[in-house]
Formats: sequence, C-alpha cells, structure tokens
Amino acid sequence: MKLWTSRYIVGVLAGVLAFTGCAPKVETKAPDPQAEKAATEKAMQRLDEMKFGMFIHWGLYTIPAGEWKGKYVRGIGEWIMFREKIPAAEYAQLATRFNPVKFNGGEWAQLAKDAGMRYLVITSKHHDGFAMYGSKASKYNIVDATPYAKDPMKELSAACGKQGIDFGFYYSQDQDWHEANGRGNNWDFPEKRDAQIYLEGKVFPQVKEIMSGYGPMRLIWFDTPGLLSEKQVTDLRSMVKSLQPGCLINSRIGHDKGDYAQTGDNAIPIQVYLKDGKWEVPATLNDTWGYKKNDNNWKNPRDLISKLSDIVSKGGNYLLNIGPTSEGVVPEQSQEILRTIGKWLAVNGEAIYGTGPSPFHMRDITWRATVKPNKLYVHILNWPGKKLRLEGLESQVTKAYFLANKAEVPFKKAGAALEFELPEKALEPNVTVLALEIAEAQPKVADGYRADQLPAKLDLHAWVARMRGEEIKYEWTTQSATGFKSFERETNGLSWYPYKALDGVYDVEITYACDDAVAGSKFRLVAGRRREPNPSAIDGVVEKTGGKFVTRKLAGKLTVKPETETISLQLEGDDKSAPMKVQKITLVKSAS
Ligand code: H79
Repeated sequence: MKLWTSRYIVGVLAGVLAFTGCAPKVETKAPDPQAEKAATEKAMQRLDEMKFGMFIHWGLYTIPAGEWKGKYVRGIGEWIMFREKIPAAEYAQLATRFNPVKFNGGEWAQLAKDAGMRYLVITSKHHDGFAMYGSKASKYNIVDATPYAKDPMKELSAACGKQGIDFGFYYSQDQDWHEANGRGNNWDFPEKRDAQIYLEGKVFPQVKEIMSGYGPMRLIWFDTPGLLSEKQVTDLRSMVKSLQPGCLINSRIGHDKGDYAQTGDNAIPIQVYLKDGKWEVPATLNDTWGYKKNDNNWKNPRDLISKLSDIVSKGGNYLLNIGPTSEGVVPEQSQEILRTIGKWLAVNGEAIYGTGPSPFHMRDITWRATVKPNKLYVHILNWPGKKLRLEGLESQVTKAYFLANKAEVPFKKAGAALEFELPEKALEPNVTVLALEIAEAQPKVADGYRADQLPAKLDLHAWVARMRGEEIKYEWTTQSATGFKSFERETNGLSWYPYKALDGVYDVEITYACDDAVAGSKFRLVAGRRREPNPSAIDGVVEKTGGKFVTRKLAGKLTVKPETETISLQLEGDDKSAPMKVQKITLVKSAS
C-alpha cells in the first residue's frame, strides 16, 4: 500500500523488537511530528472517501447472549457483566466455553466487501477486559484462556488486506471490569483505583501488541475515555503514532486528542455538520452491539440505506455493526440486510464514495444531496409522486438521469425551482438516486437554501432521531415513532442532535397521533447537555386526536444553544403503554 512509507516499516520493526525485548515498562516515544502529520492527513482523506465501514463486536458476552441464569437482561448485550454485577472470576469462566469453531475470517471480510463497506473495526478488547487476540501482556485472552486457542484477528486482518478493506481495532482503554485498576467494576474491587498502574500493566503493552502484529492499521477506535488524565491520553496517542503514524485515532481517546470524531452511538446530526472536521456515526442493526439471541428488532434495509444517504450528505461516515455469535457466525438477518445494502451500493455507490456533503440545508425527509465535481446527486428517500420540486439550485443543469437505469429524467424551470418529472412509483424499494450534471464544478445554491442557513421554521423528523429504548418502533407507513417512555431515565426517548446548528429561543409544534382512549399521559421535551441540572424544557399532555395526525403548538419555549447536545422527547411512566405516535417536532424561531 503506497501510504505506508519505509520509515513507517522501520518504525514498526523497531516497535516489535522493543516489545519482544520485554522491556518492563513500555516506552512512549513521540513520533516525528512532520511524518505523523503527513501520514495522518493522507489517512483522513482516505477515511473520508470510504464513507461506509463495518463494526464488529465480538467477545465472551456472546455466550450468555442477553440471558443470565435463565433471566432476560435488558440493554446492550456486551454490558451484561456490568448490568448483572457478575463477579470477574465467574465471568472469566465463560472463556473455558468460548470455542468459535465456525469462525472464518475470509467470510467476514467477504461480507464487508459484499455490503460495500470499505473499512472494518473489530473489538480487540471491550469493557469486559477480555482480549480477543493472542496477547502476551495478559493471560486473559482468546489464545491462552479458551479451548479455541487460536488468534482469529490474524486471519481476519489478513483477509481484509486481501479484499482491500482497511482494518482497525476497537480497544476499551479506560473501562476494564476484569482489572482492579481498570474503571467500572465496583462490585469486585474497591472504588479507589490507580489508572496509571492499569495503563502501564495492560493498556500500553496491549495497544503496542495490536499496533504491531496485524499489519497496517487504518484506525484505532477507543471508547468511553472516562477519567484518564490529559497526560495519560497524550502518552497513549504518542504510542499509537510512534508505531504507525498514519493510524487514525478516534475522538473517544479523550481530551480532544483524536484525529476524527464520533457522534454518540446511533446519533445522527440533524443538519450538514462540518465544523469540527471528519466524523463518524457508530450504529447498530438492531438494539445491541454484542450478540443477543432475543434481539430481532432489525432495522430494515430502506431505513439503513436512507441513513447512509443522510449521514454522507451531512458530511459523515457510517460505521455499522454486526454482532457474531459465540460460534463465530454472523446472524442470518444481518447478512441479508448487509447484502441488500451492498446491492444498492453496487448501483448507486457513485453517489456515496468519495463525495462531498450537501450544499443545501435539509427541510424535510424527501431527499438528500451529495456532490462530486460537475455532479449533484439527489438521493430521493421518500418518493414525492410524479413531481420532484428542487428549490434553491442556481447552477445550470445539463442533464438529469437515474443511476438505477440511466434513464433521462425530464425537467423544467418552475419559477425559482426545478421540477423533475418522475415515474409514479420509485424505481427502487430503497433510495433512488437522481444524478444531475451541472455546468459548474461546485453547485451554486441560492441565498437562504445553503447548508449553513437554516430556515426560521425547521422540522425535526422522528426518522432523524435516535430512538433509545427497546420498545421504540418506527413505522414507515405513517412515518412516525412510538413506544418511547420514561422521562426519569436519560437512556430512553427520542433524541435529536443539533451539533451547533441551532442557536436561539424557539416556539415548538408537535405532529402526532393518539387514540382517544389512551390520551392523557404527560410528555416532556428537553434541550440540554448530558446530565445538565437545569435544561430548557417544555411539559405537555398527550391530547386526544381521534387517531389522526395533528399539529399542536406547545405552551412554552425551548432554548437551544450551540452547546446543546440533545433535544429529547420523553413520555411519563414506565408501565403504561406509550400512546403517542410522533412524526416530528417543528422549531419556529421566536421573535422574543
Ligand atoms: O461498544 C459499544 C458500547 O458498548 C459502548 N460504545 C459502543 C460503540 C458503550 N460504552 N458505554 N456506553 C456505550 C454507554 C452505555 C450506557 C448504557 Fe447502561 C449501558 C446504558 C445501558 C447499558 C450504564 C449501565 C448506564 C445504564 C446502565
């Protein structure tokens, strides 16, 4: 690979030698800053072009698979040890039963390839502390502690190399429930811990191992930085960059020391977001990362393909997760979904890979846009019938055609807008891409329509929201979300992420339906940062709508600042069935 210079190879060799020399303390020598900068920039450009990656969560938690001692355990599967406060020694016994005889690295890499994914990130060690590769630094690893006794990551990284898929590891650098000095396990170990002991004893040596033994690494993906100090995080970064200067580091390393950013898990910005550089949305196919046998809440391909269009049009990458079983099998449904996405990308990939974000702001969920020189791709998410009105494009369009069949699409000027004549029904069950050839390299967009100019009245659709909680469902027929509840818990509700797009005081409307018989619950709309003590909030009561969708103005105003992290809609109570079906909330900039 041309990216990797001989300097880098020498660096890696030196790293490997230093390690096999068994130095008691792992050195963190700062890399040559110039080489690091150049390699990082190149890698960033490549990451930006790739757009779509595969996340893999795989570990001991796939044995209980969401059930502990016969009892169903709520929440994400890889958190079962934490949720059930399973003693570390008892949890470690799972290793004696971990034997993924059906694992085949070539098949996983092939699946990523078939899905149109260009990079792959897999858990080398999650919060449970178990290394899924052969580690010399800790006996608690797949080679030394399981009957499988092989290193699957060697096979997987090699298979990715063969397929041209960029490889990266996830590594939980602060939480480690197996270690007294790791963060998180307060049921086995005293509250007080010394993070430095844990870092030097486990994290630094292990990061050195994964950075040295698996070929070129496109990226390393840290998570939940927690309480590590700036010095500790800087040392960790230096170690990675000294071994592979072009290995990208994600922002969850902490203290702003990453090369590129993540949104929250499953959180998509509401608008084009380009202010803080490259970003990525880590997301699930169902409601868990690590395999859970009873989680069949699969998102449908249309939803996922639309989200890919949405995220890329906003400037992001999509890192979509699979959770293979303890046998090493990728659930059949995940495979099917991914291959459907791949088929769509085989036809429409031109509008995804290597594109730039939309020059327009987003008013609704009818379409999204991506650009390439002299091209504007209109991703039609919701078929508007026989006409598509495109407002705000000032560039001259010389040709319009569908990527799916290359058929030309007639269009005409209609006032300040362009009107495209569409067939009655969408060409594809999923997103149909309309390609426009334009005279200028970059599309010219009219004042008032540009990405950084939001209209005074802005819809936040349920579809764009993160749906937190196992009972939430999105209905495509009514384009509404239902099943969210409990405003006592932060982890439940419908959440939008403004990412600095909003600043002001807003009147709020809500568009929802409720059957008369179940009306009366309270709901709350909250705008704030995580755990903010006094966020801006509006309380309301779910009124009767006769089951029809209505738009109601709420009493009160919502203040949204650039630093506001989320706008969340929650319903009162845990036990009542949640009655409201929400299509959207609408923010109207308030004069006062
Ligand atoms: O690896 C995946 C998650 O395990 C990890 N990030 C993605 C990529 C992650 N680490 N922390 N979190 C996500 C936040 C988790 C919060 C919760 Fe919970 C875990 C909510 C429910 C279970 C902690 C325990 C808060 C409530 C119970």
